[in-house]
Amino acid sequence: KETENPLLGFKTSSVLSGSAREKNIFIHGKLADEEAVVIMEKTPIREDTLAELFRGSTLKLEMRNDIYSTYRLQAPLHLNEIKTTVVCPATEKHVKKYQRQESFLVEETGEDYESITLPYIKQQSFSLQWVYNILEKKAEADRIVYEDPDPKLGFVLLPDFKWDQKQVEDLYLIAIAHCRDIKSIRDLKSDHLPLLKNIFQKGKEAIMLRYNLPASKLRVYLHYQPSYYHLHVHFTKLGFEAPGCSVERAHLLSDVIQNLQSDSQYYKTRTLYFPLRAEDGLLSKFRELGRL
Ligand code: M7G
Repeated sequence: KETENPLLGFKTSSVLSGSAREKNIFIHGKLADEEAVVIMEKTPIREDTLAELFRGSTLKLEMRNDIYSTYRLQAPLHLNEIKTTVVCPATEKHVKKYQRQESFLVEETGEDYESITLPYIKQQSFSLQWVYNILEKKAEADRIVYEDPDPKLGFVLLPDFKWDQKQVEDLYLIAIAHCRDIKSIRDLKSDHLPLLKNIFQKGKEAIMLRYNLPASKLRVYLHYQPSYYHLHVHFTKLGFEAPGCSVERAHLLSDVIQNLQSDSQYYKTRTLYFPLRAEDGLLSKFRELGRL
């Protein structure tokens, strides 16, 4: 889908973060009069395009030394794309989300959740409009990989917007539950086991059918804390270091299921550990209460 270029009027205020190794950059700026965050990322070189890259490119020799030579390769335009995400209007919270910041590990008891975290997230979390748009087919409907429409057990499986779907090496899908009353794993009880098992089973089957990837190649997990407080499950390819798949944030769905099977109150009562970034308002709450 060709569209007009919304970045023509973009005015950069600052670079929030970026990585030479990951070949991405997160930029804060203004689009017209609105705050915006732009994320740009060079995409992986695909094996199925190699022949075209070799044949269709121009090469400039940089240096030659003995058996070694380096070149700058000018690839055909369509193989030289930059994946770009625009968030506009962006809130202060979006700007902070993409800013490079130091992290601190927080210890949250069941009581801390009720008295500190829950009041905070009720006041201060990202809008779920994009989630409801997906569930109601108002956005991304053509991207849905699988849907179980059941209001209690059902979910929508679709590509995460971090994945360009060009290669399965970095496969990343999310399953979004139809039911709207589960904010995070903290709300999960054994009553939710049929929902979780349904997402796990049907999600794996759909990925096998569409992408030919067996369950043994998948990392299926939930985040705590998530950014968006509506139950969703991440499906990423094993071996791909997806952002946010670290031990301090990811909870394997199979462990979550087992824990609820042995104790319905597991996620209500357990102490959970997670990283918060220096400028996260929730971190200040834990600090104020002397919990850090
Ligand atoms: P999370 O654990 O709540 O937050 O996961 P995180 O972003 O800190 O990991 C939400 C997931 O939904 C992330 O993997 C996002 O990349 C993805 N996501 C966020 N938005 C706003 C969209 C969207 O509009 N469309 C799609 N397809 N995925 C999104």
